[in-house]
Amino acid sequence: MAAAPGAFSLREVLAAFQACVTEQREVLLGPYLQGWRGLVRFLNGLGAIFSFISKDAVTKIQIMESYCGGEQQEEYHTLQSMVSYELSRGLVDLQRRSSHPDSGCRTILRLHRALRWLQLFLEGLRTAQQDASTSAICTDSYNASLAAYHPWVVRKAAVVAFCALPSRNAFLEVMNVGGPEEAVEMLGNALPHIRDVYGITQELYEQHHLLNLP
Ligand code: 1PW
Repeated sequence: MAAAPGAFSLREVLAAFQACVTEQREVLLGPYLQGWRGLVRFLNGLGAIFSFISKDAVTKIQIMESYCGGEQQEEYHTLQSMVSYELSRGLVDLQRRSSHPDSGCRTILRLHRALRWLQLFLEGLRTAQQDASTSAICTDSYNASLAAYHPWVVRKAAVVAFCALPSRNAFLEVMNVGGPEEAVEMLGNALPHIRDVYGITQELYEQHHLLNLP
């Protein structure tokens, strides 16, 4: 089934993440944020219950947009340039949030952890049986990733929201990519790119000891 004209497709999100990685294996922040904006639209389309999940992502995207469109925008062209700029100028709170509570480094770290969740979730969705429970896949992938960084109350609310997720086939339909087979194929092509973006970011943050930024 073809998507209605103008309808939002998850394909665009995945294409944005695909466009993130340069030949030098740097991560471009423009397409990264574009991917996130699309993801938020997608989450909001899943129902009001998901807007609490997307709300924090929106705040984080806006923080990053202000850097990427601000006076130092050249420094925020890639993840790599951002990390060296912010670290060399002492613009990152390393122990506790104080003078630089919203550094690009800590903001991207939150999105980066959430991207792992998305990756695990889409991987689960792709390989699951037709009649698998999407809420179970979503809960498992959340528990295996982002949940570790959330307080109890957020974890509870998130798991309640996941119960509202439609069945696997209906979910693949909402992705607006075509029929379930096409959606599964698209995921198979797109997931390596998300994995790549995640892996490069993870390595960069590890190198600079940034994985536990407050
Ligand atoms: C269907 C799979 C979708 C994956 C999309 C990921 C969206 C991630 C947003 C989760 C937000 C939950 C509520 C917010 C918690 C914040 O406290 C937390 N933010 C994140 C992104 O984990 C930590 O940010 P903070 O409080 O340190 O500024």
